[in-house]
Amino acid sequence: MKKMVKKIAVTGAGGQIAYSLLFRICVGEVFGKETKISLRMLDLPAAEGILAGVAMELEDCAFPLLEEIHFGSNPEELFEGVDCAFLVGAKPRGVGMERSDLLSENGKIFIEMGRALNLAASKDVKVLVVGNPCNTNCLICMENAPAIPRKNFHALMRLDENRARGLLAKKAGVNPSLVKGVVIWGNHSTTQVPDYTHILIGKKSLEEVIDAHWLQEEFTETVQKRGSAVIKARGKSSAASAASASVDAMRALFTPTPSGEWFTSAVLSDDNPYGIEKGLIFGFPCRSRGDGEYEIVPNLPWNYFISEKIAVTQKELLEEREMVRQYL
Ligand code: NAX
Repeated sequence: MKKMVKKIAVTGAGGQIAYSLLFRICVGEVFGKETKISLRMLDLPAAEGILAGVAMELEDCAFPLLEEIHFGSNPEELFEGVDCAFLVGAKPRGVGMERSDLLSENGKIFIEMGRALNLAASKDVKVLVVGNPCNTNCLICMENAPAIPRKNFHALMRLDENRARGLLAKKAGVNPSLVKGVVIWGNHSTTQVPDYTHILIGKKSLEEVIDAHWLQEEFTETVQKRGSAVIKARGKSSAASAASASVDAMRALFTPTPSGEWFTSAVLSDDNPYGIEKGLIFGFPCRSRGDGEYEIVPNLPWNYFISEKIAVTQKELLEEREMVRQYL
């Protein structure tokens, strides 16, 4: 039987997240062991030497699924016919840079990515924006790619979900696979809302296993600030965990979500069942039939603590949208 080939693009391919992500993709962790891969690696012209080195290492792994590797700095060329795009490339926040400066600098990158995807990619392409500030970058990208369905754009909030799951598993002394029902609402920033109110550990509710005071006070803040804690400890931002979450996030769209479960993705808020304003890329509980599409899971009630925090994260996303209005 002839194996299917998927064209997969990764931007920022010379950077630290990509250095984990590319190898996980090529071993077959996103589309499984029956799907061959045509890999497209994009970075800035100055990084082409690094890309050449990464390509050599990928060849040296002799991955059976990796059919071909293309790399370079021209997004239109590299996005030709792509089925799936991981948009990791972005500028890091420099010293003295305000959030608005970062939004403006990276916003320009995502205009270019959106336009190139619009012209060159498969009209069914699934896009995962990782580069920060990822929700608003994703919005810019989507608005600059009118030929691609708006539902095909996601921003990475799976890392926040995985961080929450890992933390709770450690606290409860159980395997992370037993922690179900985590959702992170809103923005991938310190205003994100890690919602512990629907979580089950095994068959028990979370509050039967973990003290409620710890959940409200420590859990929320630890998840919100985990990115900075990693930077402080490692001297560099999260990379392998971000790559792992990117694999999980894309694979979730192509795997049927088990009954009664969901995964977090930041997606377009139009028509959401929670009354969040339209036109935002917002973290929601989602489920998929495994065909690349998703729906937002409705009817998860919010208590007062959660709804207050959701108002704050929504406000931040509305402010970010105002700051980049000229790019939309
Ligand atoms: P690195 O600085 O290691 O790599 C970024 C790469 O992007 C560099 O090779 C750079 O040359 C390239 N690049 C810059 N502009 C580009 C453009 N216009 N086209 C193509 N490539 C371009 O950063 P890394 O640690 O890999 O992080 C990448 C992005 O992920 C950052 O914006 C970071 O903030 C973000 N993250 C997002 C996370 C999430 O959960 N959403 C978590 C991890 C990470 O913080």
